[in-house]
Amino acid sequence: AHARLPLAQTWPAARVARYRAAGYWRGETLPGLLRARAEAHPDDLAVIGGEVRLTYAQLWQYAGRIGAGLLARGLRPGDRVVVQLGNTADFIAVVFGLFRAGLIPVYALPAHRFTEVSHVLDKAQANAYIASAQYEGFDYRTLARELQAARPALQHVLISGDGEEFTSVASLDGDTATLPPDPDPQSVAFLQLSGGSTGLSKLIPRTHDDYLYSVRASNEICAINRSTVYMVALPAAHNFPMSSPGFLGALYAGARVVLSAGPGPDVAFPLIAREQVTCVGLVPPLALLWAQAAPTSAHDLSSLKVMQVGGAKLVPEAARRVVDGLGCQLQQVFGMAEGLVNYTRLHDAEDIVLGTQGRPISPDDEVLVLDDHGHPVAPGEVGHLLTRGPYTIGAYHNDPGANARSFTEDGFYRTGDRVQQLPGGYLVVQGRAGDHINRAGEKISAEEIEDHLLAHSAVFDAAVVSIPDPYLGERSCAFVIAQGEAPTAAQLKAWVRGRGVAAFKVPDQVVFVPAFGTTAVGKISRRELRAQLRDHHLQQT
Ligand code: J2J
Repeated sequence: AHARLPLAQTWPAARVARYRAAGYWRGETLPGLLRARAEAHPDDLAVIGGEVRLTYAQLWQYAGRIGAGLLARGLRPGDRVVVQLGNTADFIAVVFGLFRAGLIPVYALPAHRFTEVSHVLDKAQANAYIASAQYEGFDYRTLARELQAARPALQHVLISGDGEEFTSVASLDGDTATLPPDPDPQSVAFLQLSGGSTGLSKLIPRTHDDYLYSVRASNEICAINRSTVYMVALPAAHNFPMSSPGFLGALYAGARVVLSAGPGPDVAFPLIAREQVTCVGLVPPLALLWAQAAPTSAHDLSSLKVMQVGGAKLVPEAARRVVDGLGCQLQQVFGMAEGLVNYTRLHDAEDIVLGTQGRPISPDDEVLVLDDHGHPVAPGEVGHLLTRGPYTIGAYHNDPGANARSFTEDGFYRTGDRVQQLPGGYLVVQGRAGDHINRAGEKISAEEIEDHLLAHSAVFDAAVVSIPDPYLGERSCAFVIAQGEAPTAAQLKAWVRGRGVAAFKVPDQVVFVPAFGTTAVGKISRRELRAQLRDHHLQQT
């Protein structure tokens, strides 16, 4: 077996010392936080998912059984485990089981398929995979079989639900005395996935200390307390519903987490009424859908106090419709799995809440807004956002190429976002410099999809761009130069889907062109080419 790359926190020693001295990093750990809540309020409800209701004591015990059961099956602390679970109570029990056993979750989205999951398994050097039996009409046991056949390093597969030939999560058991002591608070707790503008997802190593600082500070900003009922409506593996303030914020506060099996009003509204949900985070298209459905809904939504909206830009007119339709407090959230999270504050003036994406969590979040040459822009001008701080990583795991592109020498993360900074530090997102499509909060790398298209023998060249979309915010459009017998748009979409990628990555639109414009291709960058194609297309339509 080849040596596994160590997981390391990515802050230089001087900043580590500073963040500890400032009280941001307090030596808390994820297993430690759940233990403390289970001891303080054992009988309070912690998690509600479908028909499953777990108190803090029950969640703690179930997580212990899962963790000890995994160790009994031969996993070792430090092993990395790809987790692909739907929004069920098992999601939370499994990740805390992993934390208790010193195992490292690597979060895949339910939408991911063979291509993405196998990439993540390889990059993380994972030896285990835990998935739902079925979720949203897809059978992950089939995927598990394909992964096992293709990846000998994948030694352990566990299934939440009916495992068929695989071990089920519910059947795991072991002696909790075999669980290791709590981890070093500055060690890496899990690997989160990046949105990724070039190629496949990068792995983001987050530590107990840094992540829990962002969660604790988010709780304060979002007024999360023991009487909060937080709904996870987006996929639980997304950084937003996990930590901003997310289910971890709710558990940190000793509050209640309600997992919704789907993000639409049909599934979420009855749950809000039944469980008296007070807070939820959504992407803009869903927030608009909820705002449209709420006034005529038969369900009582009056318990809902705060709706967070983030993941993609909420334009002011849409923000106004959300406020009018739902009649609750709107909070804009502009965050990223790499770290930096901005919030509008609950008592901000209306023009700030409707017109900005908030300001950073921490006084020690350093924000730079730079022009194309790396010089600070004049105050209020649009520029590239770079950031570093007490919960923003300084490097991806196992990816020197991406690190050279994405981080400056002094440790600033190049977010790829173009922003304007207003007085008070409020940021207005003005688009992206990078080549990804933000499709309703799901990030799609243009390059990744171009590679799949180019693998088709009838595709001579392809360029994938984002097109403004009234509902999704952005949709993907593939410009294709065909060769030989021209395929149809439907055939190319089916081809991309057949490559084993998440459905949201299949181009929404395919436009066949004889050539890529008049500028000599090869002399301009792919980025300029994509921009030209997009602009030309938008002028014509
Ligand atoms: C415009 N663009 C936004 C916003 C994210 C909280 C909230 C969201 C995420 C997230 C997150 C945006 N307006 N309000 O991790 O903790 C775009 C930016 C950003 C990228 C990050 C969280 N909120 N974005 O969306 O890692 O382009 O995190 O750089 O998935 O989403 O994507 P992701």
